[in-house]
Amino acid sequence: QGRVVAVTGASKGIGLALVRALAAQGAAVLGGARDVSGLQETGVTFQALDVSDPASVAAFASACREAGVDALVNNAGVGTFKPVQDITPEDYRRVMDTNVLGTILTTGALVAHFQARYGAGQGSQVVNVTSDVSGRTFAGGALYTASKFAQRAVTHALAYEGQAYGLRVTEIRPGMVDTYFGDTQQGEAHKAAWLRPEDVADAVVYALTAPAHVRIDEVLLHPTVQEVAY
Ligand code: NJP
Repeated sequence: QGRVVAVTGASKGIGLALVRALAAQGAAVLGGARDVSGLQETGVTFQALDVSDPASVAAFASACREAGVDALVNNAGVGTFKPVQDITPEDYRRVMDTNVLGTILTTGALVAHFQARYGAGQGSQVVNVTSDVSGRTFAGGALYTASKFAQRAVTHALAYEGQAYGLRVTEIRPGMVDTYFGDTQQGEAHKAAWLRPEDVADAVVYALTAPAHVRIDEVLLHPTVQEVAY
């Protein structure tokens, strides 16, 4: 209630579940994705956003400042899974530009705003949806996990930097989630026992609704069927 939250990658999957959950709790929500056509959710303002494009990020950040945003959720992400020898420069740029540069640009565009809010006595929050593989890898995962290791590093550096202006930074690390991720479809039979997008949204809401004296540094969650791995 009373919160103003910006969510990237808000058009489907985890991001869409999250904007719905936040709006249902009374937050004002700004959701960004490249294609926001046809999206209508009560309490959510959608704006076209490509997190890898500085001009698009600047326009989104400007809307966020105008709305008085107090929390940013960097959720937009893409994945390509190939053995090392098959990864192309185009694959590299798409995944790194979205997952790493996107997080840096979107966050960076709001730091001065968060510093000003702190000056006015209010701390802000950044929640980065990375992955359970932001700290381990697997065959075929070189590019995606490199991007998620890097996104985790950005998350940690921001936490160090943000302490000076009361910023609470959280990393959400989901295992397998039934979404459209990696050019798949939601609801495919083999995903029946995976996490639901709402499960991950719940973890983000947990971090965002923690009392002001509590900082949730990290949440790691998996579907029960996924092999235990840290
Ligand atoms: O994926 P999906 P998820 N600028 O494909 C948007 C992480 N994760 O919900 O731009 C702005 O259903 C895209 O919209 P559009 C994963 O790494 C997942 O699963 O119109 N937005 C859509 O709204 C990612 O960080 C799993 O194409 C951009 C959204 O992002 C996060 O969860 C496991 C964009 C993607 O929705 C959400 O992914 C895990 C751009 N340049 C981590 N590019 C999993 N699903 O199993 C894409 O460990 N989007």
